[in-house]
Amino acid sequence: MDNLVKDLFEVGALKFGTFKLKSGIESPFYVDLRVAVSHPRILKQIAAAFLKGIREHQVEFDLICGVPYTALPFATAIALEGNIPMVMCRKEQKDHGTRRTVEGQYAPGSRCLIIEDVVTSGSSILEVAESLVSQGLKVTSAIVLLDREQGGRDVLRAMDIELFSVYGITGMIEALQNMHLIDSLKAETVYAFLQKSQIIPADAKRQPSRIPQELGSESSMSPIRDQLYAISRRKKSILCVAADVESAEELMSIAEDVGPHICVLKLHADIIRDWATETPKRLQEIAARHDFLLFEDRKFADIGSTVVAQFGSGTHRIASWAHITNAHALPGPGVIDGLRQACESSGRMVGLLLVAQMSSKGNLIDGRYTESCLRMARDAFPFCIGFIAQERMDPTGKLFVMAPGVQLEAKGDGLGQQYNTPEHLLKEKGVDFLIVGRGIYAAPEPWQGRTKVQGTILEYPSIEYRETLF
Ligand code: 5BU
Repeated sequence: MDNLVKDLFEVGALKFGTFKLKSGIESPFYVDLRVAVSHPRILKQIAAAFLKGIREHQVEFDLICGVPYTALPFATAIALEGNIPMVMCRKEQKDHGTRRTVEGQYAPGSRCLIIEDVVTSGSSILEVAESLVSQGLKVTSAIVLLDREQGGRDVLRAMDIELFSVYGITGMIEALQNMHLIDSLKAETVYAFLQKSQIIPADAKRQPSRIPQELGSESSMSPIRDQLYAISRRKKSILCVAADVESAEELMSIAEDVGPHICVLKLHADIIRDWATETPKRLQEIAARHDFLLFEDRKFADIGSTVVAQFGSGTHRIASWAHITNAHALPGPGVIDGLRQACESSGRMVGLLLVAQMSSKGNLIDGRYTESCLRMARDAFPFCIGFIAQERMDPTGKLFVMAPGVQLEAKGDGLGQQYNTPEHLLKEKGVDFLIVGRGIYAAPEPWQGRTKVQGTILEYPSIEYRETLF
């Protein structure tokens, strides 16, 4: 086994130094197993190492599937060496032909073992698992050549996938040290890095939100998401107020009153009867003064070319002032492409949320639709930064959830709206932000004119409040 570690090191598949990762974080080591395809001898050794791991762990399965792209040749080599049937999972869905996401022949209900090259957060394995399961396969385990030991195993366990590994980074570092290929200083730097870059084990539905601490302190590829997390930390708030009022004056008055307590003000510009050119400018001024973002709840749901115009033009010219907007995934990725294009033309960055679930009674969204939203959103990150939903969507926490339908009492409004309590959504459902409308601006004991906001829902959705729940 150590021969393989040595060979990987010598062909540059394992590098030590300072490397900037996709997330912007600097890592003292870098793993690039793609180079293995240029060395048939190493590829054979990799297949043998996987087969040994599979035997030792007594993993039970009927067929294998590699995570595209790096693990595809690994899975092929394992299939050949071990005489094991394989399926292939597409990274992109075809727009023509069979529309299948899994290629190959298999009996429904077959157990598929996922093969991966390196695991950090486990999100790539989860994506493949989702595709496989949606095509009738069972996924209960995955095996990886190198586990970076940053918490991906726990993320996968929370989703009922057992992760086996041929190497853990610690064992690999020890082997390299024993062979005098790296010195103890390098080893210590790697250990220190691993310790501080642990991904929180995501018992997906029940973990407290990671926004204020872990994720918030990392810089991401999305400036809007960074801005939102920074505001959330600064103001210790996870509250978005939905100001569904009909006049610009009422809107400004709510914005001024709740401004100090919120991180986002959500509006429906098309409800305002006297919307004028200066309305967004006034909102922007209040938002800047009180430190919150503006979210136009437009729920775009048309073909790409139409949403380009709806987003950028018309009376509301949303792309010119909103920080966040949302869309239904129903039309397919074209709706996202259209919104992105309108953003690029306006020269402003706007963050997109996909509506993955709704709070209204009898809505037609089902589990498969929600899963497709998750896939579409992942493909569209960092333009797409999260969801409107009723529960945590992305166990890695990269994409956050804002939940509407919140009041202190879990009842309805007589027109289909179903309310949940802040406790339920935060503690049981693992959402990140709460959207509250009438629970605040139409509360029986209104917040207006009070020196303190005690006694209304406004005081609940704070970071401290959430922390008391866990
Ligand atoms: P409420 O007054 O707290 O019920 O307002 C909820 C807001 O969230 C309102 O603006 C709705 O348009 C919005 N909403 C929702 O209630 N449920 C959903 O599933 C979605 C949006 Br999507």
